[in-house]
Amino acid sequence: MAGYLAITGGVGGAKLSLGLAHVLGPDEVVFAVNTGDDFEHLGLSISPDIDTLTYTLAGLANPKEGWGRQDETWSFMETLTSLGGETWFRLGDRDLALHAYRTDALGSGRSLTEVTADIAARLGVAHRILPMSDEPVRTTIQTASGPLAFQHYFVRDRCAPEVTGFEFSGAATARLNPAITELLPSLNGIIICPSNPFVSVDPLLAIGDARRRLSALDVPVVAISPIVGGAAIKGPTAKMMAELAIPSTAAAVAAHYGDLLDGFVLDEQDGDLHGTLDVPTVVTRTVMVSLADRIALARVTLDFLDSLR
Ligand code: FO1
Repeated sequence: MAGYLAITGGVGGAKLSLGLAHVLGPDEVVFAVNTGDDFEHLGLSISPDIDTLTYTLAGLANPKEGWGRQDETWSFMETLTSLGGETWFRLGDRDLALHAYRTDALGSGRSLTEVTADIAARLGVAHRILPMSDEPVRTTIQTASGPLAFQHYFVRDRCAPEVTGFEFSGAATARLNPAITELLPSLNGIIICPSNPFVSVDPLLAIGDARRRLSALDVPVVAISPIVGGAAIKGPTAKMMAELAIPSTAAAVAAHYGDLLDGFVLDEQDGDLHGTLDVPTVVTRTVMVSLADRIALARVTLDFLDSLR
């Protein structure tokens, strides 16, 4: 029975998730993770946002990149390069073993939820990491020069193409993970982590009636702005907003989530927005450099949620 559900994707979401995991026990917070970034690559089933969160909560994440593992070796990539294989998506040797294990498990009919829980347990993660769906939902980036699979846009093409829109193929028929749905009635609040709203949060909200289900709950939903002072801390959020003719401001992120939100956490740099948005706000330091920053932001967010109940 969980008190809180955190919706997360990418590196920014994993940072706050680590703070939440330090403040709340495994029976108090559960993580719903974006799978829109998932793809098949070199015959492997790769789930980057699940792995970024798992490694982060396990204390195994590469601290510089936020994704992949620390203490990696690169024999696989070096050999793949010598064979002329695709090396734009970098897979360390330890990370590769996880992808091979997951691919084999999925191939034998186990669900992504089950395999994710198995891997998390083996890596010593006590908290529940739930894929947003066990059915495939894949983010396609629509660009001025045609559609791109997410990882082709994000990694291979380094977020350079001009974004004109997004498509979450499979979202209409996919089911929100039943393990998430069954938690909803027992929740005290929902946290939308400071992830990219378009490609790390919207895929979950696009699944079937997920947005309606979350809105219908009489528990507060609070998002932390991924935009600080008109820029994203990491990743293409601000660039996407500019290309979509949306102001790259924290206010525009709050407007993007619309009536789903009961509260919005602003960084101190955007303190001037406090009290000017349609949604209640709190102002704090949202830029997370240290573990203490992650924990402090988690506490502010939880206090804010409790004040909205
Ligand atoms: N992101 C990159 O920018 N370059 C990479 O080579 C790369 C490899 C990679 C391998 C495993 C993994 O779990 C994540 C990886 N990522 C890489 C991040 C990935 O693209 C995620 O989708 C982003 O973090 C956005 O969520």
